[in-house]
Amino acid sequence: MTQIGNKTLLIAISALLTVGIAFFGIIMLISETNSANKPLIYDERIDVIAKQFEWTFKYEKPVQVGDSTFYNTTYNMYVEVGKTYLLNITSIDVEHGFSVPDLNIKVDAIPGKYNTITLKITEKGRYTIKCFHYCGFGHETMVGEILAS
Ligand SMILES: [Cu+2]
Repeated sequence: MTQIGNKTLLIAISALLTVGIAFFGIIMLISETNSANKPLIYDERIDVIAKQFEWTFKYEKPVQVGDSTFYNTTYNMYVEVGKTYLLNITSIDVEHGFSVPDLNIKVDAIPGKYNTITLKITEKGRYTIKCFHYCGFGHETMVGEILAS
């Protein structure tokens, strides 16, 4: 092949690669934008509010615990197996961390901000909640449970 032929081939390959990478980038950008805008689908919402040194759960629909009905509970969160919940996690004082090790959940609870996840428990049981940010003297007492029935 001639010198000019090699050069043309090289330019053609470079142009093809550049267009290919740009195309791939655009596809990635579009798919990311779509997933960010996708609404979260859930059955009920629970606001998870952290403060030194307790967790409060505010339910969109009241929960029945024994003979009592609650809109809010502290330390323990009550959920139904198979339902999908939207958890809005925040703090009203310092930074905390909402973690449920057995469910692989670890979300920052930050004052003035809501971090959102969905939760669906498929097995009845009790799941320990812990704070994973050191939030002051008493941090280690900031525990609770998710009771799924
Ligand atoms: Cu804490």
